[in-house]
Amino acid sequence: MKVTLYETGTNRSARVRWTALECGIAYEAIGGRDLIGSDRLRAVHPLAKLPAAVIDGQPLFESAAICTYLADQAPDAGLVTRPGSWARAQHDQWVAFTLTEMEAWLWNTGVNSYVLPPEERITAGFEQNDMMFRRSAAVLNDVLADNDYLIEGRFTVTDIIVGWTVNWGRRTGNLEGMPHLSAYLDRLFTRPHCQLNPD
Ligand SMILES: N[C@@H](CCC(=O)N[C@@H](CS)C(=O)NCC(=O)O)C(=O)O
Repeated sequence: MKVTLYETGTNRSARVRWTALECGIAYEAIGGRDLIGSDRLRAVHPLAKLPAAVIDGQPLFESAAICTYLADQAPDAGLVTRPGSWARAQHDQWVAFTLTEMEAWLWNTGVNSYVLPPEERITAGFEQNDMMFRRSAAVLNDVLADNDYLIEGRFTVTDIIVGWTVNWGRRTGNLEGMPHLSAYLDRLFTRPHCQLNPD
């Protein structure tokens, strides 16, 4: 398998880099923040966003899709169970929950803080975004009270995808009162290949 990853730094690119490292999959990295919005990246990702991948000549975008595909290609790494299994359904559940019920709220604040030009920003929803993020994060906090990881009690690609968002919550001051999420992040940070931003 020939893998090229368009990735840079600790943004969502970190998910795909971390997954490739955990899987032992060799890849060519194309980086640099000036990739975002460029024609070169648009040839791979229609919105010219990071991360994106070209795998055996075919473009793939959306960090969770890239991570799950890479994990599927490296069964010996044991990072994801087979499609159709209950554990895979749980993976899909937590990925969808994370991206729609948690990350989307933080992203709305992000888009209106540093992505859109100032004249297009709407800042009225920031407090509500934090509230909605925390409401969903509390669900994960409860689950992780009795589980070290989300799937089958062991580290999987699900934790890479979800952990990135939980870490964004930490960095925006949204994990207060959720000790099990903080402990979860501490566990993820101990992994040698962890690519989460520790600051
Ligand atoms: N849902 C996408 C989000 C991709 C995304 O928004 N990436 C950011 C960097 S983390 C980006 O390229 N932002 C530039 C922009 O939105 O214009 C994914 O998970 O891959």
